[in-house]
Amino acid sequence: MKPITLAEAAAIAALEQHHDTDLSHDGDHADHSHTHGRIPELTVAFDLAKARAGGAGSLTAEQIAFYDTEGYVVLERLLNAADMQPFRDSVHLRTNEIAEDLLRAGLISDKCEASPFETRLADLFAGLTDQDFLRFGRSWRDRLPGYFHLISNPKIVDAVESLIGGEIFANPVYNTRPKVPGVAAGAVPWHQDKSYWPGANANPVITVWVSMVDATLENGCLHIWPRTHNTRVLDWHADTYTGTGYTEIDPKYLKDARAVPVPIPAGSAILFNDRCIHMSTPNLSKGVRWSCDLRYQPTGQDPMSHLGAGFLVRSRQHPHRVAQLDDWLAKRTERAA
Ligand SMILES: O=C(O)CCC(=O)C(=O)O
Repeated sequence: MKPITLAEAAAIAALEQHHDTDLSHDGDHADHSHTHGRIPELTVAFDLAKARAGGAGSLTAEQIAFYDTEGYVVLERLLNAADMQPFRDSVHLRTNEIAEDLLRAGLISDKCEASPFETRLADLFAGLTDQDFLRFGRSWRDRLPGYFHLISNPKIVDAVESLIGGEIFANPVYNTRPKVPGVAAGAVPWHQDKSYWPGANANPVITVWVSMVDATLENGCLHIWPRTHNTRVLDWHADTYTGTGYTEIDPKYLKDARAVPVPIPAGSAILFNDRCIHMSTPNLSKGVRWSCDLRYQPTGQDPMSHLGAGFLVRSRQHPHRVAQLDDWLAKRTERAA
């Protein structure tokens, strides 16, 4: 595989526009309803150098250079316990619903309410099957306030601003991943996120992968293939091993795959773009590998409304238009006038 330059990648992506698809990245809870707002649906040319020119954002020059060269950057312990609490509260609500459901179905007799966040979901499914688990989705995209607060967290948005400038749209695709032990669908095959939206944005969508517990080799941390972030979108197929339709890069490209495991402590983030090749391994621990992957793009790109309602998360030019929680809950992409 021959890496190409950013300019070439943008040109290829523009040519790929005709190649439409309605795959929804994990999308167990993808929402296909219409959205309201003033964000233009058209993809417009994005000038990366100009967007970065002001030097705003929280990343150091070294971190930006590492991202530009290697295709990813790790921000260790970016979030503290208070930053992660809204996410944990939302997950707690969902886990309670699941426990109730399993109890009603006669699959469990104990809702494991005494179990901690780190193990409760694993404890609930300990004696059950993959299918029992997958009934609730391999990843979740509920519209719960904790997810809005996480996506809007200034520590995350500041880091993204260093990479794409201060006009930022939160892409509708975000996934809470409850990777429980023993469920095959927890491991994600080699892929590029862009294979889920090959006909969309010409410019990279930035993924911010946040670990809510320590992500380790044992519990299935992310593995990145460095320097693949300027690669064109490679042929892929829907994976058949897990039966969950993950996209998987054609094995012909994987002979030279260089997997760099990226274990990180809780609260850390890995930033990479939607062409960077990555995967994750199975969870062999006894706890849940909780993570949430968020996505951001410059405004003026395809908002991918068919995948749900994203929102304006930062605008240096029009700060009053930035969506608040009530806008997001109502699926408005910008602050109501
Ligand atoms: O969380 C994982 O295990 C995989 C995440 C991933 O593939 C993604 O965020 O695109």
